[in-house]
Amino acid sequence: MAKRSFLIPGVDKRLLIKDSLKVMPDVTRRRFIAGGASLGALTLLTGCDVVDSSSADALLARISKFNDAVQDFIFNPDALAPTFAESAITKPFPFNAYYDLDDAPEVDGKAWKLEVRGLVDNKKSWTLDELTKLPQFTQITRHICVEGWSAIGSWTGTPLRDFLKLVGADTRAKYVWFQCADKDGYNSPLDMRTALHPQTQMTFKFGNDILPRAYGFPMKIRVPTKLGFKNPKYVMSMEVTNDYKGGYWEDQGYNSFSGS
Ligand SMILES: Nc1nc2c(c(=O)[nH]1)N[C@H]1C(S)=C(S)[C@@H](COP(=O)(O)O)O[C@H]1N2
Ligand SMILES: [Mo]
Repeated sequence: MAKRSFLIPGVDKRLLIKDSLKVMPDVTRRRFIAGGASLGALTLLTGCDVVDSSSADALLARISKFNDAVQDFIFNPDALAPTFAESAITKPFPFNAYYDLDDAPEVDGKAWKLEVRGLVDNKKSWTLDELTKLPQFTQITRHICVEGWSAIGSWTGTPLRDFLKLVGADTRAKYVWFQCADKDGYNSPLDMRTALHPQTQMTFKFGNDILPRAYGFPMKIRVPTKLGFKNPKYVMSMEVTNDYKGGYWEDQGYNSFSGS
């Protein structure tokens, strides 16, 4: 997310969340509050993008019709995020970071190596060539930013859980912690349960292209069950650890679970 105001014309986010709480079924309300009660969560739950007051009304109308089936996917960390047809892909897909695109890291793919540290049997660093030889899968999913926008994209790569198995990670550890190449640092801890989720992906391609610089070249971690800021781009290293090491947005008060 950029360091700009999170204002949506005609919408008071706090009031919208309050109004949503009023119309939610009890179980949803309790889980929503436990998950951090964010606008991103509401967007994900309803499939509505809140960009103005009429879409905010549409979102409220949808929430008032919630049933148990709807609630399940986002508040259950093991549930699958919905997937979409190619025709649903958002074009152009937004770039987002806490700086402008011109300042995005320019990582040299030939020199880059993914460092694997912490509670793993094999601490070797991996070249991009080695990583892209691993089996890859494509997923078309919705990316949701806590700022209130969302977009559907197609990402291809290797399930993180397969890689963790390959390097002999201790999957009883609490976190996988990612560090990125951003000038002022960017990092994010992922809880192990989410790291092992079948849709959590080490991503090397966006659509049919090698992951563009805007979207995190050479590797991002795509986590469709979490908010955008839990999807680190320009990843340089991963560490399997029991220590909570904080993260760029987590340290500024965003809920680390942010399953939204
Ligand atoms: N390294 C790094 N990863 C990052 C960020 C960032 O600033 N730096 N921003 C996060 C946020 S808030 C969002 S919404 C998404 C945006 O991804 P996109 O540019 O592919 O849309 O990246 C996430 N991962
Ligand atoms: Mo974001």
